[in-house]
Amino acid sequence: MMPVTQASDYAREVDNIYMFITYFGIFFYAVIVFGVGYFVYKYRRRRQNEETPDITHNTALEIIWTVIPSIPLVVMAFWGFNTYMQARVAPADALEIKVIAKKWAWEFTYPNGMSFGQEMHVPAGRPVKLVMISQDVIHDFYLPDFRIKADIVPNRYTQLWFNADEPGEHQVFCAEYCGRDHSNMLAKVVVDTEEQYQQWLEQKAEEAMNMPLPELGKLLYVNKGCNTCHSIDGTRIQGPSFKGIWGQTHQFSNAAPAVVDENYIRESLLQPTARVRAGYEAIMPSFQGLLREREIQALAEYVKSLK
Ligand code: HEC
Ligand SMILES: [Cu+2]
Repeated sequence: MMPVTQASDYAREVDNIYMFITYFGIFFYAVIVFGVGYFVYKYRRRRQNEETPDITHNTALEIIWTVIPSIPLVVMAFWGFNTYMQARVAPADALEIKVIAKKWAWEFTYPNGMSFGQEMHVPAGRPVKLVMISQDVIHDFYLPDFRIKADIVPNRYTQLWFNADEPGEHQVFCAEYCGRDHSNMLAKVVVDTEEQYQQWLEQKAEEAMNMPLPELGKLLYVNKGCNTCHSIDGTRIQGPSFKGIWGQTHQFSNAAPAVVDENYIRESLLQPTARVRAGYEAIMPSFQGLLREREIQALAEYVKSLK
């Protein structure tokens, strides 16, 4: 019995191989340690000037102790490789979710083209394929309850898939050290029933479409990870706080002073390095292609509302 959650067939398969290798190791460890002890005792020196027989080799024995242990090794190699490949190649009918990893947040985009924050909802009993990419440094998607894990690199898509047994919640970690807030780069996989999943998706989509702009902006501020670098209470994190910046004139290290308005915020999102606020580093990622027009407006309205 496994003391940890096995949330899919794949998790059980991985654990089976793992246990096979463990028991194999324990068995041969015992055989070798026992053998060494036995021979040490059996062939200890008993008389002075005792002659030992001069044996150079024993072909039959050598074949036996080479071939027999090789068989489980070959089994391990094939079984392991086969299982590894299983996690990489998703069934054609899998539900596809795009994953963007960035310092220090996850973004999950559903087939309807929308994304709703640090919780990935998926239906139980249906294969889910993750198409993952990083927007900055190397991250690693690690979902221990499903025994899947893969590096996420910039400029290349990595795929993983899983098929969740039943409704429940599972923790996602970033498993590649990626900077200051690496250990807070957490997300959840929420497994719903098929109906719950469809309802959740519809409800979220509707909420996002009908929400007043400042409220949508507030949601995006968290969902898009702006909160990892920008506070709303005046404290400085990696970036300047949003509090009270609307309408102010800001100084830049690479441009003439300008007033914070809709156009400035739009530019900050799409080309963050065009004007870098004096006293800050140009580390803000570009959100080019990641925000709809309505979402850009919503973020601007939200910043405007933070007096
Ligand atoms: C990795 C950290 C990081 C993330 C994530 C981030 N920013 Fe920034 N942002 C910065 C830094 C640092 C600056 C200041 C340097 C500059 O102007 O490029 C900045 C500048 C800005 C400015 C100009 C602020 C000013 O006072 O002039 C705005 C507006 C802004 N960001 C909005 C956002 C929004 C909205 C998001 C989320 C969609 C976001 N940022 C995500 C780091 C970040
Ligand atoms: Cu990370």
